Amino acid sequence: MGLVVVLVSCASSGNPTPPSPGTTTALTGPVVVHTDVDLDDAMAIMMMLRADVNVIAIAVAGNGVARPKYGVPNAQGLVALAEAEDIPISYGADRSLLPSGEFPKAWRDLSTDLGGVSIPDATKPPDSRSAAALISDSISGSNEPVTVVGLAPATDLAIALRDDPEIVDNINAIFLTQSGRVNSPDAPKLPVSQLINWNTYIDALATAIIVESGANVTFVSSNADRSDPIKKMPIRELQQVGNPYAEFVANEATALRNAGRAFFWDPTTTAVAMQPSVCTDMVRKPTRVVLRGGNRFGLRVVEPGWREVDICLEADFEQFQKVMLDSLSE
Ligand SMILES: [Ca+2]
Repeated sequence: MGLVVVLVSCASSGNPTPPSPGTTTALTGPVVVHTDVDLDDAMAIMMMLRADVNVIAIAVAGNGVARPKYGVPNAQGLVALAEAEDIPISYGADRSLLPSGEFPKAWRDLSTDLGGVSIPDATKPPDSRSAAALISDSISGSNEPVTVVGLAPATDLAIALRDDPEIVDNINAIFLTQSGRVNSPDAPKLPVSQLINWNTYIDALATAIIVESGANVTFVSSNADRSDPIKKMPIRELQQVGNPYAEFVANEATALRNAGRAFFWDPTTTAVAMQPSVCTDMVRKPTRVVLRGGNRFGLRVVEPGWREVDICLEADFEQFQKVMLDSLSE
């Protein structure tokens, strides 16, 4: 159902021509990106910017993988590399609505310099608004419904929806990365549709607010972190494209692999948003987020009577690779 809604909304929002086979993206309307500027976020953002997705704002989480001091400058360097410096970028809240901990130190350290991959210096100052205000203003000020691609703990998006609930009427869809199992030894063993995911674990109340907002929400809980996925990242093909954008993404993928972090959750979420057919197993489930209760904290429970969300359980990696390569070959 969610996919149908997305496609109908795109078709009715001033761009009546459906994407032809081979077109990089079905994501034709305005997009707000919420990111914690980890290495895989950087890859995802570069895909969108080079595929000419209409990114109207980049809100940088302050409680995600990148520490606040580094996330915004790195995002500014990314847009400079992609020649998209006019996109406003702002600082997010550095505290979750329901604090529970933080990402592993090694991940945060690696993101400080994007794994040692060089990017240009910022060419513009950051936007002076908070990330939540930037999200809210970008959505309410848009002439077309906005799609939100959320690649981080969702605090800023939740603040925007909490403080300005009517913006939901101008949201086309919200895609949220919900891959990446929190490896707590006493966490219950559950199917991927209900796992305790890092982004929700860091701020479970934020995810709950978004689910309850009534927006058209898709969780991407894909298989991008299972079965040696880095082999599915087309590093060699990216190196052969021969432009600085594909080279950047190849270098980020290599840095992730060298750090032993063989996953690419956020590029998968982004590819699903850009081309829904990348998701080959989408289910729709009434979903509640557990906000208290020891080892079940942050768990997404399928429970009748709660808001329904779409959950992508499997991505097709051949299609993923095609979206990534097509994006970065332009
Ligand atoms: Ca991320």
